[in-house]
Amino acid sequence: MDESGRPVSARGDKENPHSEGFFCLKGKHFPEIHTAPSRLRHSLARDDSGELVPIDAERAMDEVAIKLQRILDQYGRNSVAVYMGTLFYQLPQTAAVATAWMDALRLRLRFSSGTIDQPGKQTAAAAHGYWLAGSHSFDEADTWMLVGTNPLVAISGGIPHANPGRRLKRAQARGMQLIVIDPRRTETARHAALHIQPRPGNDPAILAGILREVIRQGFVDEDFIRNNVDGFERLREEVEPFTPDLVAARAGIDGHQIEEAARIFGTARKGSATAGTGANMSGWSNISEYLVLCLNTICGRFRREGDLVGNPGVLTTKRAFKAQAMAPYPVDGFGEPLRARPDMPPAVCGLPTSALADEILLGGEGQIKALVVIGGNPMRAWPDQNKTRAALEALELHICVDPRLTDTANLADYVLAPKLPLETPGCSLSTENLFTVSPALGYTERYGQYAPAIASPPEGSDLREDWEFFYGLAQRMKLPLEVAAGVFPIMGVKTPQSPLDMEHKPSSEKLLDLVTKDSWIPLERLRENQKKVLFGDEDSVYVEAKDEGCEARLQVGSELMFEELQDFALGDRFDRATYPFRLISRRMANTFNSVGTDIDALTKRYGTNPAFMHPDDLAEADLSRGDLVRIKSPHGELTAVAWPDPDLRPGLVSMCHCWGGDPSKPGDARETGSNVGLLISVSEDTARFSGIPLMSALPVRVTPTSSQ
Ligand SMILES: Nc1nc2c(c(=O)[nH]1)N[C@H]1C(S)=C(S)[C@@H](COP(=O)(O)OP(=O)(O)OC[C@H]3O[C@@H](n4cnc5c(=O)[nH]c(N)nc54)[C@H](O)[C@@H]3O)O[C@H]1N2
Ligand SMILES: Nc1nc2c(c(=O)[nH]1)N[C@H]1C(S)=C(S)[C@@H](COP(=O)(O)OP(=O)(O)OC[C@H]3O[C@@H](n4cnc5c(=O)[nH]c(N)nc54)[C@H](O)[C@@H]3O)O[C@H]1N2
Ligand SMILES: [Mo]
Repeated sequence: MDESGRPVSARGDKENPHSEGFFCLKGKHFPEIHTAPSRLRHSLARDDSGELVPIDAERAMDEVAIKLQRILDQYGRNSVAVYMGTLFYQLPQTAAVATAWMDALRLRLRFSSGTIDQPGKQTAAAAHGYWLAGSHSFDEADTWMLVGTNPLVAISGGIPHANPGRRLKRAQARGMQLIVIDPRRTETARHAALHIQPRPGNDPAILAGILREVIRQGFVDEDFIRNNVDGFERLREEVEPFTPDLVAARAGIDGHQIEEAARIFGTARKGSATAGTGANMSGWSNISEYLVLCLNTICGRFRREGDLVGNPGVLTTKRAFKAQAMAPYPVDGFGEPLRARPDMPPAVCGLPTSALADEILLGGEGQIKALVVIGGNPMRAWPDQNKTRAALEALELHICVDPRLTDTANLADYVLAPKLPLETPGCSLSTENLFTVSPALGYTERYGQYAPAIASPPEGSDLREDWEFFYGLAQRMKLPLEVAAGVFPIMGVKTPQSPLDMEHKPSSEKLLDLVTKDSWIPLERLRENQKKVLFGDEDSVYVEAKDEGCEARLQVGSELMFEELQDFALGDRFDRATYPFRLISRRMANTFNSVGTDIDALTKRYGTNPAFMHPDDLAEADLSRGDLVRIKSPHGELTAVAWPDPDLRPGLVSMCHCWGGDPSKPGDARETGSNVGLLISVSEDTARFSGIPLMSALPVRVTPTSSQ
């Protein structure tokens, strides 16, 4: 920090017993993100000439409240939609107050990045049910299976994200066997005891094949199944056709690898399988996630009565851990479908973000007139970038809460400029709470941290914390707010609610108290001792016995899920003869979705997001590193920079998302990168329930630009 409170440099904390000083490059360059020229110092509003010009934050809230109210009065509550991007959930105060604001307005049209991420997690969990004592954790496992996830780069789950490299090394020194299923020999796959490198889009075959072997070899936990699981016979029948030979032919792998995976996973005592974005974006998100759950369940990979709960929680709501199932719950049927997708009744994963642009563009009764974007960047992140642009342009009122003038903010009527995390008090609740999304997310140790605001906002700036905008709008719209504890609800737990004082604005610290209400360890204790982050010395928590008379069972024979497997078994419906390549998703180490793509220090290595291809494929097309290539899908096309990657399976193009500027102003791919969303259709090949489009394993054709 310099004298004016500006962040100058950042480093990992070697004294932190959890991360042991691990720090990613994005963290190291956090100060640049705070002081970058692209950072907004003021909120902006569009003036009469159509330019975005600075506006006082209070005045911006006055105007936005009036305009939103006018739209609501005229067209009703379904004329206003909200999109919550990835950064929304990172800020507990914002998630709480903005959600309370949506609740008070009874807004139904809430969308999030979740349905273009790993929505199969929620649908599969609903069809399967939930084990209240939790799964085996990484630190105690002797096997671990990763399907379409690369935790050593993404650092967000799959392997506990604080120092995943070191944790993996330690686990392997202990004898843990890692299995990775990924068409690319990723940074993580390099460490695997077994790496299955299939054609993309074939995870259902591979997982069904492994399940079949596990069952045939008798690696299942019969006792657990008898006492807690329904549908085992159905599962056995459904996976029976997936012989090693069939899987080998379908996925382009050696069938022995299926037997090997079943042996490693099935003979281990403890461990878990977990899937990531690769398995969710390649066409079969529901069934892939469901088969992962089935594999864990029939092998009994859960904590049992008397087991120690390694991390019961720190700032999350206190609850019991019981050795019992919570029965399956409805996957879909939550109210009216979107007008643009009458075929898709709202599901547990939330409304389909892939349909939001169409919903905005569809005229007539019930059309969306206003959109509020919080902590997201639709222009970069949504599939079908051209349609996204048309939809954002069609809005009567577009409000964007973002610290940068992103491609999305550039199209907004109001850009509300927030403070950044170093300038606000914060705590680790959001990450801790992630365990509710998947067993391999969150912390495996009892970790919790509080950090005060340490940096001052840039001199002369006029910024608010994100949540203050929603509190400010609520005050002006005369709405009472009630905030919930936690960031995501916890299964089987009633979340404490607290009404907010709508006359005297609470402090940010006070809000942190409310969102951590009834937590395992009071936030106050973390404030008093900011160095203490591990709470393993607290009273240990053990898994309790099953409730007397509890009849809830997990379900591994879900009809709804197996319909998707039967559909998959019919053959590759994404095969298109004229598209010889498949484009797959990936993440790059130094950028986080669109964040960092404009920071030079973070984009040095490749410049932008190149199109990675196998060197043999490049040679065959007479292409060299740095050449421009044209990539066409059945839906659209883009230009990208070719780059060799010997770790890729031949026949693939691997590209990172969230690059490429405004498509109406074509730039040089070497400067701006390329937006993969241009290749993605939001109306064809979308998954059931979530509508997640085919965003990986996309059929494409690649030609040198010179040959056109
Ligand atoms: N083709 C393709 N498309 C994809 C993916 C893919 O793999 N392939 N991945 C998908 C996935 S997994 C996701 S999660 C989505 C991401 O979709 P989005 O969440 O829409 O995109 P991000 O770039 O993460 O947007 C985060 C925004 O938050 C802003 N921000 C940063 N700090 C703050 C803050 O403190 N407050 C506020 N209000 N804003 C802040 C950033 O400037 C940025 O504009 O993209 C999806 N799109
Ligand atoms: N550095 C960095 N970290 C990030 C992000 C970032 O943008 N940059 N984004 C964050 C976000 S929003 C998320 S959701 C997480 C995501 O975290 P992950 O899910 O781990 O995302 P990726 O690193 O893209 O890993 C996906 C892997 O799936 C593989 N894959 C592609 N298609 C298929 C397929 O059909 N089958 C199989 N089995 N594999 C396939 C790809 O080769 C890739 O290695 O990462 C988070 N962390
Ligand atoms: Mo994501």
